[in-house]
Amino acid sequence: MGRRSEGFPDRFLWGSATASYQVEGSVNDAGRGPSIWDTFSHTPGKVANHDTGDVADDFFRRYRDDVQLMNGLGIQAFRFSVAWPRVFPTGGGMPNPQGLDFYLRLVEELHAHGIEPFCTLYHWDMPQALQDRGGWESRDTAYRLAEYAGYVAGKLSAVGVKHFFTMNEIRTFVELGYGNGTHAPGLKVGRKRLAQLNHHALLGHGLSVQSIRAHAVGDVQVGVAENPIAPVPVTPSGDDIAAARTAMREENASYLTAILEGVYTDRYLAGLGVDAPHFTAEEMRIISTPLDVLGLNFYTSTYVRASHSPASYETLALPADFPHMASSWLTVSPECVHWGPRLVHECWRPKAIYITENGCSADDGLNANGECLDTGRIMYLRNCLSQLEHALAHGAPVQGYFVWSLLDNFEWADGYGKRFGIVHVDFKTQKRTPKLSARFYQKVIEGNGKNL
Ligand code: PNW
Repeated sequence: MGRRSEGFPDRFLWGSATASYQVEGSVNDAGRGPSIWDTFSHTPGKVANHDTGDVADDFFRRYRDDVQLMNGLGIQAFRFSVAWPRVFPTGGGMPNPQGLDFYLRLVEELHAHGIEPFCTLYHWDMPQALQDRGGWESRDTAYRLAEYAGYVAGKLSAVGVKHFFTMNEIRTFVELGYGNGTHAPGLKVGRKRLAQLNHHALLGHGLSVQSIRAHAVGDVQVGVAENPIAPVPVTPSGDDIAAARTAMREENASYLTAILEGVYTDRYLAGLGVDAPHFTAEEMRIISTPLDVLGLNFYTSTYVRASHSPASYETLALPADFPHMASSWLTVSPECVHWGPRLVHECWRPKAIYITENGCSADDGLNANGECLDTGRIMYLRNCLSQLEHALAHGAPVQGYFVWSLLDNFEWADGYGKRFGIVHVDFKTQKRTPKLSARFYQKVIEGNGKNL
């Protein structure tokens, strides 16, 4: 008997996600301090078209309308991030009450519409003052993050926020921020320093989990939102599936594997040799503090097969004509949402998983009737959600899904040139126009995914 999908569980949560610097704007308002993304985006040549997050979606001022928009689409949960430099303008010291107040008002508005808030503490907008002291290259930054995370979680849990993610995509800010320099702070530090600052970031995560629990009021669920490489077994043979499982651990060795197992794999350490990070057993214990939930962001897959090499798996190069969406890195490989959560479940048995991001860029414009008919995105989302059903059928405890993103927004180094929203934003007028994919998502939510 083949396994048959039971579809989405009754209490499955359907959400949308954003991040502070990508949507808020108002970068000089209410006492906010500068972040590394203000510095980076104002440095000529770093971001496409000289775009900055100075205004973005003006969400800081328009959040009420946007919550109403979500409500109209039937969206049940909203993942947002807190801008660290709004709450601690220089990274530490005295909190800025006006900064926190914005998030208190946002949460109140979400609750008034029955939308469940999911809070990410660090989605890359580090206070510039901390970067000036070394950023993640300084071990002290891990402790500053934990203080900030504990403070915010204490305040937001007191008004009913129950889900907290310490960080978003450690892999991305480490590898793009300090490895190839395409994201803030725009450094290329070399592999020894990279491995060490990666370790500091993990430590910041672990310390923050503990600090959030220590300060939270009532029961809260704490986790991390990470983007593991999702290795798809290129054929469904037992050997290729076993290879994909090995690849899941090894390809994510300094991120999810370290967090969920409390070790760096032998292969990771051997590969770095003398460049391996300095770490202690106590630090690994902190890094692997047990989590209540795991957030997983998936956009793409890799394809692997078993091999007789010592690695035991081989990652296949993609042919030049492999299809992709508007961002060249965003290959159309919806299997990531099947094999990603499934292999994570098989490797580490997390208690609960949320897909904290999934979505795609598309060249979205408005037609003569003022509509955005983004059939490419609908194709992408429908296929991903169908693949997610397979993960559920194989027992992965996925409790919710957040589409990236609610709104077109500041897409980091691509500026406003790449649109990921299910709602179109005219950046000149700030006019919001739900795309056809928003209508698609609304209907999927109404049918709890049984109508895909
Ligand atoms: C994620 N890459 O970032 C982030 O969590 C979001 O803030 C972002 O808007 C979204 O995915 C879409 O890009 C990534 O180049 C940015 O491989 C770039 C890459 C991966 C993830």
